[in-house]
Amino acid sequence: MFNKILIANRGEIALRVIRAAREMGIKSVAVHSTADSDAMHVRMADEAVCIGPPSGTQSYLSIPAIISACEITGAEAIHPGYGFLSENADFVQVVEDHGLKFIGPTAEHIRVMGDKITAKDTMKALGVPCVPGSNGGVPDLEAAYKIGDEFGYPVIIKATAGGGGRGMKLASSRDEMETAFRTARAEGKSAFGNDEVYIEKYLGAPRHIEIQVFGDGKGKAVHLGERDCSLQRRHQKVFEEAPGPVIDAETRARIGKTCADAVASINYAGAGTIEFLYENGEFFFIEMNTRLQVEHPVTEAIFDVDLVREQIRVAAGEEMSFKQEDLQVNGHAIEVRINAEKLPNFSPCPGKITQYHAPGGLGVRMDSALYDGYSIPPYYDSLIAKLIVHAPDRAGALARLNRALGEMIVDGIDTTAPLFNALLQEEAVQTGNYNIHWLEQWLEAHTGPE
Ligand code: MV4
Repeated sequence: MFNKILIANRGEIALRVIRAAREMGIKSVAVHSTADSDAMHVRMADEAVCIGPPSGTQSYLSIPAIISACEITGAEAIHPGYGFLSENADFVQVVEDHGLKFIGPTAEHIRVMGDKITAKDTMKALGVPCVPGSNGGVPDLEAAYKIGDEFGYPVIIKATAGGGGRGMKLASSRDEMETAFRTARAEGKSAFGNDEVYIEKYLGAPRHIEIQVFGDGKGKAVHLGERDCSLQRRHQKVFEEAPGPVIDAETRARIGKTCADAVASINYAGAGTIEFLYENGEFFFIEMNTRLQVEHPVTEAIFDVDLVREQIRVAAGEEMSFKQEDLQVNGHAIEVRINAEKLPNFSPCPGKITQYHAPGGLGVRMDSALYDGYSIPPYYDSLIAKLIVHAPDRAGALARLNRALGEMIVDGIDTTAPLFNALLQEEAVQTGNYNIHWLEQWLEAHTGPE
């Protein structure tokens, strides 16, 4: 096992990794920008290294600075958290070239899944059900029209280098194809330097359901069920739950096995998430994320596992500590994302926390790097806390969420917490009867457009 690891991240996820490391008897090294000298991850780690100025590009994204911090401190492995360098295949290559271990999948797996056409081809070949559409890339407008005619409108044109909602264009009819096709290409070119696009049949009102997988890198893999993350605003998740309100045990076992077998057969290492659109009882693969996700705690709650500990074990060459048959769903978990944002427009709201109280009690987990008197810097993501509740059933989890939100105090700034008090009053949230468009429609009806 490693003696010391470096965490190439900040905020709550850096704490999450430091905590797992400490329980394993592994020393932790924090890195930080000059804006984060007073951050909790710096305080909580065994050692800290300043790696650059406030801008993320010059600090948390600076590969030379992070490699140097490893060399200075003698850290043997790097945990990337989520965001920043977590899905950067070139970074993984550099880490390995310096004789260090990357706590995550190989550069090759990150590269394959980062290109959405290659990812889809790979998954399709492994028997994972995909959204009907073009076979790979669509080279020109003529080919695009052929796909539209074959599958019927509406269709969606997606940049292969996109993902997470970036570089997508809807064509509702043949008339819209030319503009949508050219715009998707142009956006792919300007945003990612890659104008390759593919086309899918557009699904009107699906859910976003993702399967958590975990591989040992040597041909064994398991699944840890699904998360329903349909409640999103502008492709940002705000509320996630596990198990999915409409997924039964048989469905979970079937799609889960398909996913676990797929990643086992490519020798995938560590945590991964296979994202699907789910409509009329059918799963359609869209993307795979090759990192630990923000919402991993809901899966940890219902399966009673420590995914970060497991990532570290596998990166160190140890066996996974669970087998598929050990993994049984227990109860229901919900996560809400507390952002430093002012409603109703979700405008960023950094500033000083004048009073902080984390909720607690049975079935409540608050993952946050906040403390009394902390000043949230304006340079980074606005996520400041994740409130995760776990109870024997969904109704119990909703009641516990309501109770925990009532205990939470984050004063001095505006947060998205009031949104969740309002959402808990909604029948669609109470029954789980929502899809990927429900939240945007609700926000429009309750706050007016923009
Ligand atoms: C789609 C789709 C409908 N049909 N693909 C948006 C983010 C990216 N991960 C995929 N996205 C979508 N792909 C087809 N063929 C609708 C979306 C979509 C969406 C997906 C998940 C969660 C929220 C969403 C909000 C708008 C659109």
